[in-house]
Amino acid sequence: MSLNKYPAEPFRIKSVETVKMISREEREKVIKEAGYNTFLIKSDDVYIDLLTDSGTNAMSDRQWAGMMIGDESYAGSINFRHLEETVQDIFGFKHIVPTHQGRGAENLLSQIAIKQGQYVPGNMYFTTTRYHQERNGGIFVDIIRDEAHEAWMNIPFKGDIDLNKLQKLIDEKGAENIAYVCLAVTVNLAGGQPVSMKNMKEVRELTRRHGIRVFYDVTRCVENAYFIKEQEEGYTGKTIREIVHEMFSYADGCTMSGKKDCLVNIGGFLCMNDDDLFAEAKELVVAYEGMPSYGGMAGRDMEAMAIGLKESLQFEYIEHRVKQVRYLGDLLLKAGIPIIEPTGGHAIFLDARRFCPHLQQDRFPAQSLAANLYLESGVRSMERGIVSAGRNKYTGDHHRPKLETVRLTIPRRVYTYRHMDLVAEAVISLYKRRESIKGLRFVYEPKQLRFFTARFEETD
Ligand code: PLI
Repeated sequence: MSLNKYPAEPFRIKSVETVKMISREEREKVIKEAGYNTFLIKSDDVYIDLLTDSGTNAMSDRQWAGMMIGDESYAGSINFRHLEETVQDIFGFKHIVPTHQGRGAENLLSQIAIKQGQYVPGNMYFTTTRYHQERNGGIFVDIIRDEAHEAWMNIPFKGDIDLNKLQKLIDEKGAENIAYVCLAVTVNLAGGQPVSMKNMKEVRELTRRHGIRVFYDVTRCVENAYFIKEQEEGYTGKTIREIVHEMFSYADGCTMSGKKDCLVNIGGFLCMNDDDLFAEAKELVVAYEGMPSYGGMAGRDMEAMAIGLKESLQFEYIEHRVKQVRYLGDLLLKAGIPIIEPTGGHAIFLDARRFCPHLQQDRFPAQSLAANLYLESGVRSMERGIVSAGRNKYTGDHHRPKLETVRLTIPRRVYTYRHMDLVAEAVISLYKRRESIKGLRFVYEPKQLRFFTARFEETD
């Protein structure tokens, strides 16, 4: 085994938070009361919390120090200027509009860049992203390569856009009917799969020929850059910073949820090069978020974000991050557990179709698997399948994604390898009694983004 197959934590721990495990009887009560929805469990009833990597990051001592120099002026905060310079320098975009989190940026972009009835092609959907696109009259079209929908297929850069699908859409609908291409790096719901630099370049060339804009969802861009450095020819010798900078040179702008790769607990932003679009975004941000110099964040949050973004580019940090996730994936694969392969940047995705082959998708196998994992071990995970996908806005039927998964999402700088061992043991033990996992049915189904607050009961 090479020395850095699973590198040790590149930090030492200065402040700790106690976790505790409640009894199985208590967990049984908790999951029933939560309507079999892990989003509705109280955090102090959770032992290891792998619900999400969003806003769950541990900040560094330097970020906490930065919080103390928060400038909470209503306008013109010094911390915004620090954040703005940092983002301009690293990402290379001309303008930045701060927002309270990623979906705030998605809301603004969708309002200013989509006209009623226009298509928004993207490399697989994300829940809030598609919600805002559709809410503003857009029609989402999935143009990710086919392989991304196959959990078992272990090939690099499964997040790539299929250029033939994009070309076909342009030919059929006309370039003027495409609002922009939305390219996510990495692709969350495909398993945290990266996009290659080659693909980004090709998407740029194709869209330039047709005068179509490209906006990236850069929520996990540093993780994407690590995969490029590790696996794409010609990038081994480049720094993560250089790779990120090159990635964004092929885009017109981006949305960012700072709660992931900016290593903070709250915040986001929207970037663009176009001056007119920036003027529109600035007019809207005051209505939805706040002044263009804070956009829903406190000064201290912006300072922590500027520092966090720089820290995330350090090779030791991102190498450990990606490899800790891979460690958990390797443990599960060794035990024969079906997961999305290859392991992505932020999470392990259990393949509920192969884990619970006795359950039809309409019985919400991944939702039930997540509930049962909590019951088994106190480990909280999240459904990423038919429940998350919601219903077709026009037909009212369920979207039925091929990937029916449970996401074990690893917060950044929070858990150790030993925690990963415990999670693997819990999943393996549940796998042994997998036939006992029952299906579910809705007892409450919200109209929008239903997975957050839906309630279920078990079926026979
Ligand atoms: O949670 P927000 O509003 O800061 O960001 C929305 C968002 C946008 N794009 C992508 C790829 C995301 O993963 C994302 C949020 N993700 C969450 C909350 C998650 O648990 O994955």
